[in-house]
Amino acid sequence: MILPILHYPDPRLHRIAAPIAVIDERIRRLAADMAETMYAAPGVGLAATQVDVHERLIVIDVSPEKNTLITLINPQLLQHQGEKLGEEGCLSVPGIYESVKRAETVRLRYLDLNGETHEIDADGLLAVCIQHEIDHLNGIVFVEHLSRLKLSRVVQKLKKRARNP
Ligand code: K1U
Ligand code: ZN
Repeated sequence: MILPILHYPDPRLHRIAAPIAVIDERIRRLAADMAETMYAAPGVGLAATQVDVHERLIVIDVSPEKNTLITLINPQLLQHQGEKLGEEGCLSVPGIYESVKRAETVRLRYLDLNGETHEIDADGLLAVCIQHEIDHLNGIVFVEHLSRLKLSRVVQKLKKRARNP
């Protein structure tokens, strides 16, 4: 089922997501619906916050063939290295693309849908996407990394677009 995605500046995007205690059928159904929603959008990632579920669940697929789905439950950033400026988009801020500074590589610990713990090292788009999605779980939208001037320009653009869709 395709789920509706919240759009910035919806205040629900600022809620902090709670850890998932039990990985049951409800969580597996939510992960499947989030993956369907991400592929349909289309996007390369989606956090549960964006579909108004405030639990620590993320889906990501940065493969060009769209056949490498990763489901992250209770993701934890263990290490980060370097710094890189790169352009980002967001399904909750459609049509806005801005450069954001992120760590170049990250080490991540997470649970999969079977409750198994994994630790991975990520770089490139996967590393950027992981940081962007964990920000969502912490109530942060990527445009909030911009300067006040750039953010106010984004807000003006979104308001203008809402008036003349
Ligand atoms: O969290 C989101 O809103 C998803 C977002 C993830 C992301 C993209 C780029 C940099 C950082 C994080 C998106 O998927 S935006 C759409 C997008 O970038 C895209 C869409 C289709 C193909 C490739 C990229
Ligand atoms: Zn986003």
